[in-house]
Amino acid sequence: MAAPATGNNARRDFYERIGGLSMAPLWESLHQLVPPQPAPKYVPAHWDYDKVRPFLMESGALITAKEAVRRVLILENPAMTGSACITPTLYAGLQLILPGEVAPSHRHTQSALRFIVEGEGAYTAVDGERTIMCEGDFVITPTWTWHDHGNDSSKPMVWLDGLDIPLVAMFNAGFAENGETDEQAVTTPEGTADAKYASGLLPVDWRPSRQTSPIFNYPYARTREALHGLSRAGAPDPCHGYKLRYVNPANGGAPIATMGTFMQLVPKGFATSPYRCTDGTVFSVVEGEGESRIGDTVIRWKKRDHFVVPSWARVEHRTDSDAVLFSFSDRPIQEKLDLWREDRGGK
Ligand code: GTQ
Repeated sequence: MAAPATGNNARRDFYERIGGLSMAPLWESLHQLVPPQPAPKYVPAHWDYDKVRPFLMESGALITAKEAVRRVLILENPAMTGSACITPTLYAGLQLILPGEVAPSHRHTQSALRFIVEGEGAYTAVDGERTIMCEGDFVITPTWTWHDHGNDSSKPMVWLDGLDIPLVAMFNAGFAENGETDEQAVTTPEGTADAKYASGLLPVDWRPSRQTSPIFNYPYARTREALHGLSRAGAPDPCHGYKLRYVNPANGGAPIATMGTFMQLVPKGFATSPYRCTDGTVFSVVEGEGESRIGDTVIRWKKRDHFVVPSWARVEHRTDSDAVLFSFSDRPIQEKLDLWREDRGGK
């Protein structure tokens, strides 16, 4: 048998000829396609609220919430310009609603979470029930639920929007429609979902019909109490401090099928041990200040700042005061697919 033609020219010529048939040689890209460990093409990034807020308020003078439908400044990963992605699977943005405004009713297959950053008294309505939102509250508008937002308070309200937009785009499974009226009809008294599902009890004959949580507001007052109770009960986890995950009481899973949400208390002066995991994670600082080393990048953060940690980047947090961090990621999907991994640095 003749020896293979190994010259670069021969190979390039071959690649060109098979390219004409929409084929390509695997051996030129195998290592990138099946990397020995995650090699994310996106980067750590930080949004300082002192720098962001003036632009948010300026956007309030440029366009109304009604005209914009959603008046949001997208937090885009600097390595993914033009993609509207903060990680390859997640979207994040800061939404502003001014007093008296309404963000009109619509629904879409993308699921959304709201994490309240500034203000209180605005509402989100989900499938006929309203909830009034306060700083630190975590509110969900699951896939295909009608939602509108309004601000009947006297102050601007800002929240973090987290959506699975890139993931749904990857599946080409996006559908959306607008409501007939800006504000959907309120059909259920405020507090009903809480009464039925949020007290460690469930209506006796109720069976869940979907994966998403029947609770749609997880108020900060309760979350904070849980974290502080936990901190009195024992030593912090070396990698996380005191960390809890939000839960759907009907099945023990994440409140939103596609996005995991977490809250952690890192006590004053605590330095977490190096940690990495495969879910790229978006953080919103609820209380306190400190710094995080993410790979070789150091980010100094304080209340209302946002930052993103890429997949498999090593993270160490260090705090100057008691700090509370909200975060979200695609961890529930990775777990469902048996993909999720963590590395606790041997600790
Ligand atoms: O509130 O429905 O930031 O549909 C992006 C897309 C918010 C929303 C965003 C959306 C929404």
